[in-house]
Amino acid sequence: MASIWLRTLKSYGIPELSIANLETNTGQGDIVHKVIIINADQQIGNYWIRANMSSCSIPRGSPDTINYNTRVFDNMNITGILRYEGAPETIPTSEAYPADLSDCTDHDPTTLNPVSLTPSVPTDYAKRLLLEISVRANPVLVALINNSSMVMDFYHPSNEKVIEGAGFVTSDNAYSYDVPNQPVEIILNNTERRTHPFHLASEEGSYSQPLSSLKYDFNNPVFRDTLTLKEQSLTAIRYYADNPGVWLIHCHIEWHVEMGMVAQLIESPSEFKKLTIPKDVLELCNVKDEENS
Ligand SMILES: [Cu+2]
Repeated sequence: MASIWLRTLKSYGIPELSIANLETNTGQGDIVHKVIIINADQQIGNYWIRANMSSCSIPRGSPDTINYNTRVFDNMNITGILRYEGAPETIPTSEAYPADLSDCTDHDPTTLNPVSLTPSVPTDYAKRLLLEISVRANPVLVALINNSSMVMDFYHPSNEKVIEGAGFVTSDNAYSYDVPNQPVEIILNNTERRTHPFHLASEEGSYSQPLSSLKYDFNNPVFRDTLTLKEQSLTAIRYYADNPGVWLIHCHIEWHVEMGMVAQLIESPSEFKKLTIPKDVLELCNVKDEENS
């Protein structure tokens, strides 16, 4: 079994790791964009490269789901051949490295601690938001953040609302904070019995490990752009509000987005209001109006 080295993006300052398997959850670009180096130190020959999908995310036990009786489980062992130079063109016989694929999780986040962070981890916050994640089954299945399912308003985009000073409605799931360049903390309370890979657009977050009692790690916290929220757990995220605008925080499973598991963060609106909407963006609004007329 050749060892695999995971070299992370240098700007994150995370050292190389030696791994045998790499687990990624949906949308975890920070992992899949990393460079994987394979130490070709084995005998010249042919070796399987394997990719498996965890069965945890595919409910098929109920006729109510589109995956009912799916055959996808029958062929989840996706393979390629790593052929050393000089090896014969034969099918490999290498065995799979044991891997536990029973739960929806990702690579142990505690191994992704950066060596150093610039700026350093905020030890306090100027604004804290609490976001409680849940689902409601009746009358239809929807996902909720603080009891509200996000519904996108395509005809009055949030950027426009902020610049015009227009208000938001409950289903916008909009949370505003006006503390430019100061630290913000978000507590994600996943009340669900499922995991959700949560992503914060625009900001490079300093994520602590999910801890039931919210014990903070200020020395060297996990640094991710998409973090798996464990089932029924609390997770604290801290970052500096240095990017005025409207940004989404959401589950990275696309149909959970469709179910409404999204909030909008209105960052530093006092700064953002000073911006002018570019002409080509405004022209898109005219196209919309012509279509409606
Ligand atoms: Cu989700």
